[in-house]
Amino acid sequence: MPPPPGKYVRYLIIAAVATTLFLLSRSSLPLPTTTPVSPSNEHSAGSSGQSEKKQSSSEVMRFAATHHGSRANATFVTLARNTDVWEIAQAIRQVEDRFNGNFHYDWVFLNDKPFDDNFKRITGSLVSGTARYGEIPPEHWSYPDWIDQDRARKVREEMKEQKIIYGHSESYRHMCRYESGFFFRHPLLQDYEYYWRVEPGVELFCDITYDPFVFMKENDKKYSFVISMYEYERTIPTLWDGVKQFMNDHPEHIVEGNSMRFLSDDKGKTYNNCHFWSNFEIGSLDWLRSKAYMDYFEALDRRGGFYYERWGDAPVHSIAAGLLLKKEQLHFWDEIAYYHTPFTHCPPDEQLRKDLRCSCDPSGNFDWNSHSCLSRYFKTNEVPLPPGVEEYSWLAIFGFVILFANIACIFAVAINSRARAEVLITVRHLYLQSQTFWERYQEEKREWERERLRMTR
Ligand SMILES: Nc1nc2c(ncn2[C@@H]2O[C@H](COP(=O)(O)OP(=O)(O)OP(=O)(O)O)[C@@H](O)[C@H]2O)c(=O)[nH]1
Ligand SMILES: [Mg+2]
Repeated sequence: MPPPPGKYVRYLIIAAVATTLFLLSRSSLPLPTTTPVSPSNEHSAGSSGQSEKKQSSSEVMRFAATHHGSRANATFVTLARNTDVWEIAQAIRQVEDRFNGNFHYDWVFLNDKPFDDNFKRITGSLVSGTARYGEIPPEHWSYPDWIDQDRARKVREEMKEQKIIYGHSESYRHMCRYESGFFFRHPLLQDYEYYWRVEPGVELFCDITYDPFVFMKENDKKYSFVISMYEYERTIPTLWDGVKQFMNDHPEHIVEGNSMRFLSDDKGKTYNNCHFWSNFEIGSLDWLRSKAYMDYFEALDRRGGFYYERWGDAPVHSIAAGLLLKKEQLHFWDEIAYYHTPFTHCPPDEQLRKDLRCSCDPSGNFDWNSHSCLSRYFKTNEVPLPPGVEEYSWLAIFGFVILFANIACIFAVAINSRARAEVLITVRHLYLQSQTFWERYQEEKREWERERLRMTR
């Protein structure tokens, strides 16, 4: 007769439960119910967390109340193919209904091929400002002469085998390089000061009753975002080496009071892969055209990582915003509810959602998901996290403690031969019992089948 499940097996079971609790608690952090503080408002806020949140929830709205009628020199910008026409039509309609129908900013469309009449007719009829269509000069959408195209092709083949997203794609690499270093130099954008990037298929869920461009200008903001997350490391293995080289060669461009803490957990030795998701951006074209940014882009471009790896424009823009700008010049838009597959930003504050007639489900908000970098952004700006959001929830701490206690027990079992034997006997006993249960179940099932057949005859 085998022994009953021994105390050692209990440790193993508790360890498994603790691990599950820990993982569950990390993947579903509690949803905050208040609007987080905006970093730019932090210093004027009081010392209690609650009063800070109240002030911040209306920062952009207070701005809206006091800035009627002023306009910025700004445009929407979309890079698209002719085949993207219906997806961009959907996105334009949302931007127009939620914002631009009242403001009539222009819209610049860029393509590496000529736009066809169909694309121009459909998009042109939706934009309430002037729609402009530009072709990208071939030298901005092709290999620079220092790139070894054979090496680039081999990398694409390897990444295809490794199933790295877009790793096989040549056009995706041209696109990322173009968005990183060229779009703001297109002649159609020369006369504008600010841009708002819109991609095909994106959605907006709240009214935008204020003018984000004017907000950017009045507050000296240069780069803004809605969603932030971690980059897929295998697409950028040497990007940070390039950044470190640039910091070494051009210390004059690295500003005091930057957001290095958002990008690195060890004061710049390594990159933590956090970036602002660049399919939504409102930013300063003048900043992108500045010597600092151009030196940065050229330093990276020379290393060939857009083609020898698969550097995305999101980490490239984000690292620049993090190092070449003061942290106060960055902005997080809590009020802009936004979707790009597969993530949503939906403001947690119910009052704000009512005020802005939002249609998004706050339980789908990505901000406090463990893949989001927003909590790092808040910490960088010394902004308290909303209640209920901590790096490690109580459940996770509990899970950790039990986990470590159990690892110690498992270790004790492993080095004790008698305990090992007991665990093996008990596991075998459990296995045999489960087999008996299974056989009994099969027999019952067969009996039930036989009975059913008898009844139907
Ligand atoms: N003209 C042109 N535009 C492109 C090309 N590839 C991508 N784009 C545009 O570049 C932007 C980014 O491309 P996406 O395919 O959306 O890339 P992504 O956002 O990383 O990936 P998804 O998750 O698939 O949206 C979009 O505005 C596309 O329309 C291309 O070959 N030519
Ligand atoms: Mg996209």
